[in-house]
Amino acid sequence: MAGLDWTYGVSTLRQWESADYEPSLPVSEKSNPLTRDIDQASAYSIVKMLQLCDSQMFQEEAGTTYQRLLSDQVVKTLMEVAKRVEVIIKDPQESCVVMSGCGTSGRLAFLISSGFNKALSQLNQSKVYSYIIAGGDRALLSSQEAPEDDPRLGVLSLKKVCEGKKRVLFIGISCGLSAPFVAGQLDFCLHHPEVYTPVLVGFNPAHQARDEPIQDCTFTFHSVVQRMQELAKSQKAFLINPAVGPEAISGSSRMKGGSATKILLEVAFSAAHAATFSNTPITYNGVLQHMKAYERTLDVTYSQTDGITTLVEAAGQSLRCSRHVYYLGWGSLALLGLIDASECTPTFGADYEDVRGFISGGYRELNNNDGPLTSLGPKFSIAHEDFLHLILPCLTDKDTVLLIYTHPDDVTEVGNMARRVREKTPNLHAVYHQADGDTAASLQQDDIKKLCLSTLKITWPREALASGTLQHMQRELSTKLVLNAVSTGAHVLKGKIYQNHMIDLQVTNTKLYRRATRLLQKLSACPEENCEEALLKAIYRVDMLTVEMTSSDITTHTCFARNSTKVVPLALVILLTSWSLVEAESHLKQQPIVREAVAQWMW
Ligand code: F1P
Repeated sequence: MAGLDWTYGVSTLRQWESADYEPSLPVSEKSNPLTRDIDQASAYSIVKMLQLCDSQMFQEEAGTTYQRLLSDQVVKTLMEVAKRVEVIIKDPQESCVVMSGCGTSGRLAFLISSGFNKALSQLNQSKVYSYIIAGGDRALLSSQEAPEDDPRLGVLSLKKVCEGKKRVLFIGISCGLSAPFVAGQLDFCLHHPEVYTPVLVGFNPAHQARDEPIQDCTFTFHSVVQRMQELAKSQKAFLINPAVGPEAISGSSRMKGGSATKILLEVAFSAAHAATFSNTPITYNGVLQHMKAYERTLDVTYSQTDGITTLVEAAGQSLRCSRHVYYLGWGSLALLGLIDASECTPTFGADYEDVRGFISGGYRELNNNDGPLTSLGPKFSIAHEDFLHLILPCLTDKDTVLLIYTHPDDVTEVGNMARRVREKTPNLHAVYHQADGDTAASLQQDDIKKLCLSTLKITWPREALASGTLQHMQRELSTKLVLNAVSTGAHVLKGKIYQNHMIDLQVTNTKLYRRATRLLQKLSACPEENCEEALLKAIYRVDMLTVEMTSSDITTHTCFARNSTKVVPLALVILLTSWSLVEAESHLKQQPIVREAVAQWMW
């Protein structure tokens, strides 16, 4: 891959694989050596670091420690899963494929099921794909971290989706092999093998699956994985868990975890569709080549480093002066905008207004299970009309607006929108995809270009393998990479990250509570006990913890934490200074950039 020698040697790229690199942490929680200084980097360097991190997804397997995306076993398992999907597509009345996950994993389950159901409808076939997201449809657009801890809720939603079905391929997605919601569903499948075949998608080796007890359950994620490993030998269960390397921002599985989920499932489903509808047998080479087409997606996307850098700078500037970033998208590319925007709240402690997505056609285009969610509150207004009514009147040149579309499909509408936005602000940018050789002059496209401060054109080579559908899925991945870079880079520039850790994370479920405690230990060098005590003081906003507080379980703490802000920064200041809570709070008020507020004690 071009650019690999940028600043870093190959050894840094593979450093995370060494047995003594952060040995107590699973891959998905390790900090990436490539991004240790991302908090001090320029927009250009941030994009280059993200490129290197993403390139780790496709590194070849070295030794036996970690399976990788292109490993023999992964390709073979994908073939088997594809064969099961093929059987289901041929029997849509009695069977179905269900994908389920929490947060990003559930959002991708939605995106992928929508795309493949659409493909079936176009062939006049019945839909077979369903999605489940912890917290229900509202979690598609907002942060709902607590239901992730509830295995019973997982089982209930699975039973509901599968009512009346005789054969179910259940795909549980948990990037960190950690979500109790998914563990509960997999456990249920294991108890009902006559109907359910469980598949687990995640990005840690099996022995790193979370082994923490789950309330009122006899199993842990780890014990479920062990049972699945046993059944995998006779192909009664499947594990797809290659390592893709640590995330650029530690634990931010929306990035590589999400991208790899999309790649793996789309490869399996595409192979099944090709086998069913175009008599193309499911072969090892076919699956492998398809995966490699996604590797080229990374190259095509990151060949536009300068264009992405411009967007990161613009978005960073908007966030730095407390203004906003708006993604206005068309088709499924818009969905990636909605997803990226919704993730900024839990990942960066952002307000929902900081980065917002809008989709042409609103809920009609989204076509989610529960239909329009507008009544749930202002953050659920997602149509372009909503943008025009609610946002446009107050838009200033400090806000960044990003148009996301495909040429020539959407240009007429894009042109109209561009003109409306341009009347309010020149800070308008475009990201669009176009097929190579598609040079048909388009006056409208020229107009859009003139109206925009920058345009990022992503041109797709016409490959033999690249059918229309594959091209479309590659464009989606490419859009995901660009938007992840924009929102991550902008928040880094805003000072939300310390080294490569998000300090201001929300502590709204067990995984995040543990992550917060670990982070406090790392940054303060204090013992775990003191860190947890400081965390609780910050959650409950007290200087002295009561017995009731210290004896409550983590679920109680995380419920309470939903209404507290700046929990981890506050705990950190308390640990580093021994100040009272009020003093620490007032210090953070004076210096809202958390990295700067704590830096003086940490250098
Ligand atoms: C699920 C998830 C992430 C989200 C946050 C909390 O993780 O909701 O998508 O970004 O980190 O957890 P996983 O079960 O896929 O590991």
